Amino acid sequence: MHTQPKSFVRAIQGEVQARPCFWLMRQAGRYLPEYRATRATAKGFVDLCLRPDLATEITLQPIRRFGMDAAILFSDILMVPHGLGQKLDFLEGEGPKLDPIVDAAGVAALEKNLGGFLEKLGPVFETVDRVKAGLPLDTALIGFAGAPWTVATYMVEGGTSKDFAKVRMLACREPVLFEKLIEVLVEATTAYLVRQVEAGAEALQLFDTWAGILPEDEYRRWAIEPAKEIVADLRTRFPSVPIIYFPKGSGSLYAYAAAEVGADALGLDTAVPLDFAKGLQRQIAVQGNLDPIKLAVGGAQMEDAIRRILEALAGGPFVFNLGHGVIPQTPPENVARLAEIVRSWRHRKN
Ligand code: 1CP
Repeated sequence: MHTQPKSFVRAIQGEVQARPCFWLMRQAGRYLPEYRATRATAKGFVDLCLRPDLATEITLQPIRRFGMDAAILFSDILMVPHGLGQKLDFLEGEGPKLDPIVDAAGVAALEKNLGGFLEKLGPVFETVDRVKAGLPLDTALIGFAGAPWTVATYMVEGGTSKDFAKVRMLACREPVLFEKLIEVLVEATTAYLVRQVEAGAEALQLFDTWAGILPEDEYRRWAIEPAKEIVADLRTRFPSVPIIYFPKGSGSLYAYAAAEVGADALGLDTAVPLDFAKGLQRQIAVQGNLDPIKLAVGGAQMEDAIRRILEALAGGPFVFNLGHGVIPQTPPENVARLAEIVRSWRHRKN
């Protein structure tokens, strides 16, 4: 059967649409009471990500309520280190904790596990398959992974970091070792995304949440180069599956990311000015960039901010999203209002 690609897929590929498509990073999560109820039935967060029945249910929850144009697989970027055998726990209220990678032996142990890595993450691919069967007709499924640099920050720091001193010092003092870690992650991430597409993912997003903390030379080396390799490989295998790269905090280097990575779309954080974003659209589709705080606060401030974004960007290649994830304090009614505004928007041609 040959069907036309879904609206969201076409939007990411650069088709300008009468009604902009939208989804929200972290659209499934703690702000939804039904997420909290489902999460309470799992042993922990890693267990939740590896239970296809629960992960499928959670992926579909925001779609049922708000009818986004795309669902994003419910999982986490840290499932790749978990699959590579690095010990991972999510402690209540504290975020992720990993046994940090500090030396060549640590990297070698990860490399040794590349062979069995995909089997360990088998339940994730089953979730993709199940979600696909449960989606409305024109709703697309986004698969994702963390970009190597961002995942490496958690692996070396042993969790969330304030100053990234450990990972930055390792990269500066032992670039050969750090390069090896990045190479292992490029290989693992590519294989992981390939399997997501084979299981049914129709678009992919590469999350590079901490790209923006790097100085320019290292930004090119540790963020852009590895992302570019992954994109090139996926592009060759799956020319019709579009890829979104989200290098949060890139500032003016967003222009470099747009030119170099080879992605179909760029995810923009809240700090990106709308006129700069409009300039990027001459080159690439953009996704973003409502401030998650505005969404949590709601009311006229939120509505004005949404309309400003639509006014500036909906006339070009665009998908509406936040500049970062939905925060747990967000009232679900505000998301419903956002959905209503975006869905009823019709772009005026100037
Ligand atoms: O307690 C809970 O219920 C866990 C909260 C939670 C959730 C809902 C975490 C822990 N991860 C997730 C899901 C998640 N994470 C998704 C699912 C799909 C969706 O968007 O709805 C995705 C895409 C991610 C990606 C992710 N995880 C990123 C990249 C995007 C971003 O938000 O910057 C990062 C950095 C992580 C690491 C992570 N996972 C969870 C925590 C608390 C953290 C640390 C965040 C930090 O260091 O600030």
